[in-house]
Amino acid sequence: TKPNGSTNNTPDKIPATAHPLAQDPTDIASNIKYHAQYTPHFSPIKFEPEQAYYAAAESVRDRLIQQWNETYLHYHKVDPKQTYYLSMEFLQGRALTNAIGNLDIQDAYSAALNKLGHELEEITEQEKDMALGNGGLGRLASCFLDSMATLNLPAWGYGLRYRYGLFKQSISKTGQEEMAEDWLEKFSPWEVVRHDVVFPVRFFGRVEVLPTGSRKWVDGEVLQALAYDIPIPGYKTKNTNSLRLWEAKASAHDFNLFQFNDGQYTAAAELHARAQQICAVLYPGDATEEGKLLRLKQQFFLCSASLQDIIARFKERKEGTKGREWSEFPTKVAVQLNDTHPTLAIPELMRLLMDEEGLGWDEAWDVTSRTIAYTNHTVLPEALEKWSQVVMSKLLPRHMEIIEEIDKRFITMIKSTRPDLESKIPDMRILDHNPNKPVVRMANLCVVSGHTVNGVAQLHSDILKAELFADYVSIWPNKFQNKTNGITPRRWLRFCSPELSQIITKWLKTDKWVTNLDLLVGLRQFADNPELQAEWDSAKMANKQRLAQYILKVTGETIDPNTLFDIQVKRIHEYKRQLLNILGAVYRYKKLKEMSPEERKATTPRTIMIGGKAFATYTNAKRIVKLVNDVGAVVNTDPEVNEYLKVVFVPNYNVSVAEVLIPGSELSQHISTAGMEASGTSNMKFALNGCLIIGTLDGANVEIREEVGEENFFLFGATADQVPNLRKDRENGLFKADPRYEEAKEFIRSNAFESYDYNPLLDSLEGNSGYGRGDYFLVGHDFPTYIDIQEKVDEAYKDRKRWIKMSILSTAGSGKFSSDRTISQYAKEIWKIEACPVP
Ligand code: B1H
Repeated sequence: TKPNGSTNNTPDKIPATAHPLAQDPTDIASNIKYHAQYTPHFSPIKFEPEQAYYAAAESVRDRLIQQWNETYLHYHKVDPKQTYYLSMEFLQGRALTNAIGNLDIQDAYSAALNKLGHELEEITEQEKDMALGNGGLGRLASCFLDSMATLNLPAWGYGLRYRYGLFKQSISKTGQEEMAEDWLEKFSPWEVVRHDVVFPVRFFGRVEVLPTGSRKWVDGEVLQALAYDIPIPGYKTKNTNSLRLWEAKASAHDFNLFQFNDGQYTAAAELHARAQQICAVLYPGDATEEGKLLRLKQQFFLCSASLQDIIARFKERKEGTKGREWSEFPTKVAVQLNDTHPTLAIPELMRLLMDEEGLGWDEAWDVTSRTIAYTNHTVLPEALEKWSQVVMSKLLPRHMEIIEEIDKRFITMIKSTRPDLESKIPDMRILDHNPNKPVVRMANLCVVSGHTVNGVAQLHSDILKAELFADYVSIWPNKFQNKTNGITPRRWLRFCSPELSQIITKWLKTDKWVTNLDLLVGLRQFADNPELQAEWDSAKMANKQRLAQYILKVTGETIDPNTLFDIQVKRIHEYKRQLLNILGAVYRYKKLKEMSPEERKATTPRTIMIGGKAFATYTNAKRIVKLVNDVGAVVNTDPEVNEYLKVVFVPNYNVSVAEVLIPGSELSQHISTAGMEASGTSNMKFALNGCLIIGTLDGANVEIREEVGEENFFLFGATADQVPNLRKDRENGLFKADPRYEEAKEFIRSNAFESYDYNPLLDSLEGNSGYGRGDYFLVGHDFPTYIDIQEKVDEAYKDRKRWIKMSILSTAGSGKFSSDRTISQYAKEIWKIEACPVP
């Protein structure tokens, strides 16, 4: 406590006064102090970093709310066509640095916090990541939101407010351990609960046929969806959009007071408990039937609440513009489905239009199909959603009827207009009547019902057209598009690497690249300039040092910033081939062991960092995590070798960890089996940060290589069109293993790293091909070219000038991968929406 009895140990000369729109540091400091004192969340004594974070965040929120309300009113008045991005995942990460940066008030906030005895950098570290997503698909949704706001587009996100987001990963002797990540442990200063925005969402029940012949879904159980809004500020613009997240609630009359007073506490609150389950976790394990049902409930909850809200807004804005017809709905509303997870938006919109609004089938179908578009993010068979017809009929009886009708009409259409496709109907139709397990094929439902289908990189979109959706292309040749993914240059360069950003701005003589990333090509002309090279080198070095400190803090491992920093961070999956990386590391280790001390000195020292989470029930992925850790434990403590090689597993990879790793990277690995990674987006973040890529011709790697130049990309491995034949060769016993590959595997099998039994993992690389065995992912085929190209990497790194030039050219060639470009294309070519800037 202060001697004068002040209730808050901030400097007394700063008054605690509300200044929601303060510009200068003194007023901002007053506003922060105001929040600490008058909207308190802690006891009135401490003002440590944690308290300072919450107070600072609330002061930033004040300012956001002002322009957020203005944006809402402006859209309401102008009534532009608006996009709604429906996604089961949003991987927002932290909000404070981003908000301050987008509002362009970093310096004032930094000074204000200094006045209060704090450092902005330390305060921002207090924030928990909002990790309501798994990986690339969720982070893409968040980058899109940033670009939508920055481009002044009327576009909102809709998602679920999971109580626990993606699990927290820790590493123990047995490998990965998962813990619930409590992002709402205290509270989130970024969400605003809208007590007036509540919609009923029904489950189960039955379909009643009314005397008029129309149908109505009745009975079952009804939960309430309550809206929580997160402000999405654009960069240096007033437009502030919303991310609306639904929470499931039961209402008071579902609480059985009689039972409760009778001591039956659990029974009394049964529906409340079921409501809580819906938003409890991001991805409930779906190994059990209960898990599957819960996931389906989540999906429907998102779709139903969002569409009711969208329809309510359409009607609200319609007031005054008398006579607007339902047929105008698609001229005011665009709905984008982020993969098939929100597919139920299709039958739900049909139901709401027909059963609630009284439209006929044809009219409802016309509105629905002109409103909805679908993005596909994967061709992996196990990720293509198929829901049991039995489960669906029970949980959503009316929707099942509607889906059956869509299916029936689709088949009739084929038979009458395209008799040549009749034999393809079993594959193309929505319902799969496999007698063992009849299912609904969600991707087919999206393709048949949506007006546009897009892939997320050129190669991926080509594969969709040539393979997965080939039969549909002949019916609707114009339905299929490509929208190559992108990333926001604000979070992924401007804010996470201020040093490099400053250099770029200095040499381009403008900071306009932050919203016009194509301007980065202007760096090409200076790529050989020794002055730029020196500055570039020192900025990268500063980022590497920051990364090394971080690694020391979280792993206890000391890494040397003078070694080549080689990083692979992404979800652990066999198709992403972390196993290829670690086999390469093992081979490198073995060769180093065989060398004389002089020979070792001539090598390029490397620090290999691998990070990522394995899905809790994915056994081989968890074995890979353990293997990386076990290899690191041996290599890093081997005094003969550890000057030249370290292998570090980076625990708990998430958005804010990425913000430290990516700026400090020099080489990053994007080495999936060709044809399997739809796009990848971290590859774009790394390239943008001047990091060179070692990779296969897969996903967006293809386009990155085109843009940065093939001499600045370390390419290896089979191409997508070779993969099927290579798998066949394998089956026919035609695969000849490279001796170096056998050597690396044998070394692991010989218990060189741990007595843990790695044979089951390594066995997946042996035998005949088949999914999950017989080296389906072609590690063996690609290993030799991988090792060869790694030698080229080592050579290139020895030539500092050449390396830095390549690094500059990598950044210079990354302009295409701004999510501003991606979103502009969606807006123009799919959504047909226009900017609606707030004056
Ligand atoms: C991507 C997913 C995904 N594709 C199922 N598919 C999920 C599938 O919870 N589930 O059941 C969750 C996510 N995620 C990724 O999308 C691709 O693998 C990346 O290549 C791509 O860059 C990213 C964004 O388009």
